[in-house]
Amino acid sequence: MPDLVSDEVVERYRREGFIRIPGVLTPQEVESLLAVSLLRLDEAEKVNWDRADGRVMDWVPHVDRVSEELRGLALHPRVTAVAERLAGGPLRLFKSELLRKGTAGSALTPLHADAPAIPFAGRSIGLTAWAALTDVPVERGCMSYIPGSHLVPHERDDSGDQDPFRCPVNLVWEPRVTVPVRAGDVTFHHERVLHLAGRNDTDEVRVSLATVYMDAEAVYEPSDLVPDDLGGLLPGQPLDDDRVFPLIGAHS
Ligand code: AKG
Repeated sequence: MPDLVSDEVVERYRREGFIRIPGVLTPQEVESLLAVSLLRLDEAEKVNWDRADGRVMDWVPHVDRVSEELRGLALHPRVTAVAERLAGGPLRLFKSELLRKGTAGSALTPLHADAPAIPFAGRSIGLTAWAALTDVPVERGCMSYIPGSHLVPHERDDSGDQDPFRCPVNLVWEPRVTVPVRAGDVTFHHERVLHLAGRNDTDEVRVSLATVYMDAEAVYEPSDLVPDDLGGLLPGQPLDDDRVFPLIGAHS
């Protein structure tokens, strides 16, 4: 397998908290995974994320548990090898979601970091692989990131406002980097990096698979921001059931 990640890429990821790796999936892989995904998105039960200005996205939760093909993408050797190299330590699959941002009229994905909404605690090396199954130019709602925001505190003002989608006051004026992607590219972002995505203003849906990998030693830590759909785990319980949270990459 060709090495998709040089030392320089790893260093950039660690400094900025995100990276785009072009052409991780072949055109044939993209074609068949997109066909499977569109069928799933039509047929499966989905979660809708609606805000005042429209629908941000809908998605099939835990799609790796119901689709062999998409589990194959979540555990794809090229994707997991990159994830583990960027993280710098052993990882497990935490969850994989099949995302769709609808056509014109969708809302933007508000700025946030993932860590407060993912119910695990461990070394802060968790990351998301966001595999584009359609081209995502700026006008189809690609992601933007605040480089380096994973390395600094996220300061709240003292108004008591706990809105997780409000930009931390110390980062409001930091530059944001917008990253359009081609189908088959995969972006990786650190669990603490702040990111958002634009609206889809085109007449084609945006389809992607977002897979979260966690420190292999992570333990369950409930989050106030998301309902518990893991089924009765106790706080502090290791997430080490290999059938549900398999080790990935070199450690699988
Ligand atoms: C994530 O994967 O962490 C996201 O926030 C995805 C946002 C999007 O796909 O618009």
